[in-house]
Amino acid sequence: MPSQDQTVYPVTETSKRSTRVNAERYSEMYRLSVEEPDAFWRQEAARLDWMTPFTQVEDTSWDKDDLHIRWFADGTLNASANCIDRHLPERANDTAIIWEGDDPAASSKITYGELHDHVCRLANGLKSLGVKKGDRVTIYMPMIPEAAYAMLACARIGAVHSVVFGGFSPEALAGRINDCASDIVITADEGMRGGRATPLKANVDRAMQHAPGVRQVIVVKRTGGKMKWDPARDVWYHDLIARQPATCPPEPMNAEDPLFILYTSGSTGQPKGVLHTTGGYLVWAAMTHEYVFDYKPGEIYWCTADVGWVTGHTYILYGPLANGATTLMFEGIPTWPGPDRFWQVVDKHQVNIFYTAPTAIRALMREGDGPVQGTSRASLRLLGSVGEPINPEAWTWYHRVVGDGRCPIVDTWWQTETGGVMISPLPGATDLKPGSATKPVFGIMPALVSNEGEPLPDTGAAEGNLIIQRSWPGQARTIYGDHQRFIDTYFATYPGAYFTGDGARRDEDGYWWITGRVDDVLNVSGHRLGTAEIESALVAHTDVAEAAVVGYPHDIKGQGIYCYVTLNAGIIPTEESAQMLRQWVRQEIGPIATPDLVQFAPGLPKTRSGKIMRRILRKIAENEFGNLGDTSTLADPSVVEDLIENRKNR
Ligand code: 6R9
Repeated sequence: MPSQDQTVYPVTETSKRSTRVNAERYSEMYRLSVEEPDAFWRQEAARLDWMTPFTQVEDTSWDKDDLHIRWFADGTLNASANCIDRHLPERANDTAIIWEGDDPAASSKITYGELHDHVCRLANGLKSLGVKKGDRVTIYMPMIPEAAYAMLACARIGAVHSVVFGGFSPEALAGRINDCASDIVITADEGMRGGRATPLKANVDRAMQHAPGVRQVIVVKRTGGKMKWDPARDVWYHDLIARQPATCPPEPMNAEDPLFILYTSGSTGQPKGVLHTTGGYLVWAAMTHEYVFDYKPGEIYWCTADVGWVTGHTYILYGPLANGATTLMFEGIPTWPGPDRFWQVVDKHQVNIFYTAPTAIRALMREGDGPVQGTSRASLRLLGSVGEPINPEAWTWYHRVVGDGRCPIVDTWWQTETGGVMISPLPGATDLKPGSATKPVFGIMPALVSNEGEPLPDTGAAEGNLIIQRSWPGQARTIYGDHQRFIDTYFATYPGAYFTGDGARRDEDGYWWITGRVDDVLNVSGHRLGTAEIESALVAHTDVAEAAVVGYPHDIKGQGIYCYVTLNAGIIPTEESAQMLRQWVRQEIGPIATPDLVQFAPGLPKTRSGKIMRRILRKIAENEFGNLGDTSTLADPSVVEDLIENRKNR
């Protein structure tokens, strides 16, 4: 959690000179965006190529009995045409994607012209397999250009992509395939990260045992590693595209036609398929990418996320490509072959804008300044942070060491559901405070409410739950197949407002400081995980009677995963059984969900009505059991003593 830091880093002279949006312009544009949204969005939406121009800007209602969100609804466009075709007259020979392989000796450049051909061939290949507008296609890929081609090929023919992070298990993959009834999967034989191969195709094969609806699996040859092959179902990517023409007319899509589904964790139940549509999302992606990163033509831009997360969707792919940028796609990890890999890549490709996560910054900070200082980084102009609150120590190190004190940092707060950045500095406009996401982006009206639902004053210092008061084009439209869950999750807690699930503080200067999730969602190394998902994986084990999962502060990961487990009668808890359960969860969900600490407990603290009192479990996990608050409602107060006695985080 960011501690308070009073240092202010004023807008640099270089940024003032070079950016379009200075402090005055930000205020004017922000005012227009909230006072005359129709005029503002009409103009911003004109940054895209529309096949049929829209006449209507916004048609939204957050009333829970009639909840709908529609932007530019009578316009038509195609996302892939906006990311590729419209740049061709001027930029066919400019680099669209720089691919940097896991192996430092492997890299390549794909021009906009080449991107067009790759995407069209695959789009035609998908059509030849019978994929039609509206069909869902699951993409389970390593960070290779074919992942981008696959997403854009879907967009080109109007198929809805659902990218599943390559680190998820076969079980998690199957769940996501089934939830959206997707019958095509695009994958690779193996993925490479840090010199090690991940058996993606073998994972897909295992997922297939639980996903009988899949007709066809398209496989990219990445490593040539061994795998099983089902000739009736599996098809090589290179065979599929071999005979396909390199042109494919982009499908005209209604602005409100779905572009993609992306699964993300909530506070209850299984991950939900957040659905984004075409027009509003792309306007939001392109606009925020331009303003937040102050992107200028010709610059090299690098976002280190994986395309399996929303950050990869919006800020590796759609935002940069809609703006005709050169976007770098990195297959590897920050610490391989050495802890200077990021900075080596920055020098190698002369990166100007670098966007990463606090967890990576903290991990690299631990290696000391040496690996950074051995590189030049003179090309860097702007740094970005996303995924979790950045602690002022990590911010300051990033600024001082990585950016040589010269590069502004944009700390960008947003969510899968928001489509793109919501609260962030603009480099030419906003003085920076380490740990603060600073000010809202155009059109965004954040506010604070108390736990009881009372609105807090909208000026001056305050702290509470973060809500957004008005729709914006990039907002998710629904949860795939469960509109009621969408309404209940985001619009029922504080009627008339979008509830973010985050807590926040606004200081006396109107700066926003995100304090972290206020619900049962964990943020582990910037990855969102629901405690309910991990609990359900634990209780799926035959030895486990009951489990409760909470987060606790972790130096590198931000939050670690702390599991309280009650075993079935007769099963003796041992160090081995703890280790076995960690492996079990890893296998059930994926490596990112591996529990850090497992504590066996004869009983969990419950109210007399049987509700687990997570507040108490959180305190014990945080090693702050001195002040447990009111425990008088517990059915059996003695369980708490046992929990404290045997706590794992000391
Ligand atoms: C983009 C992304 C969303 C949650 C969000 C919040 C946390 C993201 C942050 C941040 C503080 C930032 N979060 N960016 N917290 N400062 N700059 O990460 O989407 O995976 O859906 O996670 O991440 O808690 O609610 P997603």
